[in-house]
Amino acid sequence: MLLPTLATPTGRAAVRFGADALTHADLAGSARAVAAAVSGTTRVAVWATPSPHTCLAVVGGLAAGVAVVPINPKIGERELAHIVADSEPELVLTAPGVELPPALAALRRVDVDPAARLDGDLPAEADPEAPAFVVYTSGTTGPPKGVLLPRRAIATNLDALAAAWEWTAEDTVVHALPLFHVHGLILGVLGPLRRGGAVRHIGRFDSAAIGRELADGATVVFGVPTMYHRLAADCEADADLAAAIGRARLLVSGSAALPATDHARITAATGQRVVERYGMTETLMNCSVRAAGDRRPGTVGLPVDGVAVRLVDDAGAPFTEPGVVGEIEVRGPNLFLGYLNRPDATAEALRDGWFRTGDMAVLEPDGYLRIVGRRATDLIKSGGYKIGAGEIENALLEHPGVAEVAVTGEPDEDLGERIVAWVVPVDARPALEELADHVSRLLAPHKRPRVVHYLESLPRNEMGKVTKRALGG
Ligand code: MLC
Ligand code: AMP
Repeated sequence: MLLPTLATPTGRAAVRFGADALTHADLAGSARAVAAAVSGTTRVAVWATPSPHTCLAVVGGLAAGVAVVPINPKIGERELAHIVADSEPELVLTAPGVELPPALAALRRVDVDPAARLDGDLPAEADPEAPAFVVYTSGTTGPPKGVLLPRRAIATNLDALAAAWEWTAEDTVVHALPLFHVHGLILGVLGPLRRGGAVRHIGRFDSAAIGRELADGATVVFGVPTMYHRLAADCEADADLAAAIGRARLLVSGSAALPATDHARITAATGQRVVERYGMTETLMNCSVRAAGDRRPGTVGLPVDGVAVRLVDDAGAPFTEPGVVGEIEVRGPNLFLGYLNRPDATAEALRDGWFRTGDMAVLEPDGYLRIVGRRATDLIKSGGYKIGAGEIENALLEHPGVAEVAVTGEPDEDLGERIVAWVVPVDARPALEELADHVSRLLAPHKRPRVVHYLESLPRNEMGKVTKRALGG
């Protein structure tokens, strides 16, 4: 069963958002009500604000055995239109009172009422191979692809993480991650619920709020490197905060590389050594440093239970020699079912049952994996979000002031990478703010360019292809 807590709920805390708290028993009663409301459908959208309503919508959907499509509540119109057309949700679950954008407002709407509870039998547990989620993730070109995640991948991966992190019902996870991606939703909400433990979501990232929750019983922190970068600075400036962070059982970082300097700053200020894990939407978590293991900065540890990880050379041949760079391939019960409506992309991503991650790494002599880069220069990781250069270029080309454009990522201390737009203007130079608003409105605010450079022409090779390396990208 994916969420055993629904069948045998306790009166213990399950989820908390500010003053709004639900026990496992509350959750089980509400999930039955949501499950009844969505019964008979196969795919539903969830307007994934950081709220108890989102948790209830997701848990109710999973209880009913339907696939959930979590939607970024800041999503722009172009990206939303694509997701709705591609995933064809039969209805949308939301908190009451929310004004939905037109593409979702056109669907049947179910308002989640946390006070509405049902007793009685749960719906029959869905097949482990049934899709639990369609999570949208960017590629190098074109619009984002819908990743079909089966229930089996979630259950096995959360159990593997529990083993790696000694994660139990006694743990309370605190975080501020968005609830429309794997990190915040699957690890950060379903993880605690599957364990019978608790999650406290603090809304938006704030070091002091993390410190307060740790002082008040939370035990584990989840975050992306940008959050740990900010936490490091705040701990250096505030000894009480550093002491509170120092009391955590575990600080876990993922979704992008945590620079060695930030590891060192956090350890110096708090005495904590951050545990890094490595995952992907398509594979969930592949590797992690163990809670009881050697927390070596710059590494993502060993494969988690049940997951096979290998490096291959440019010809696709696996090798085990330490110190040699290869592409990471992954196999196991953690893998997705495929991309929705994209058999071509699914076939391209798999080689003899192994998922080709596009991430480059070396093995250390004891098998620890050290990630050193990414195969595609057209993928940007900013704030832990994966963003395709192509989708931003397409959006910017729709701006009347842009004749030609290339998008790159450049190093950024806070965000890891920041999005840079290299623009050949039609005439007058469109201002950064205007281009940022344009991309935010069409795609999402986190995809907006942070820097713009104006050029008379883009550097191209003999084939006419833009040579991004000549731009520094
Ligand atoms: C600014 N804003 C704008 C805007 N300019 N909105 C519209 N138009 C504009 N032109 C708004 C933003 O929406 C935001 O609002 C606020 O201004 C600040 O914007 P920001 O500077 O972009 O946000 P910031 O606070 O700096 O975000 C940093 C962050 C965020 C770390 C909090 O990047 C984040 O939450 N990252 C998590 C990504 C994640 O979960 N990745 C996991 C993927 S799964 P507001 O209201 O929001 O503040 C995966 C697999 C794995 O990778 O291994 O885990
Ligand atoms: P996403 O497609 O949003 O799920 O992002 C997955 C990508 O995030 C991976 O392919 C990696 O490039 C990156 N990633 C996740 N965790 C780590 C980590 N600990 N270190 C380096 N990169 C990471």
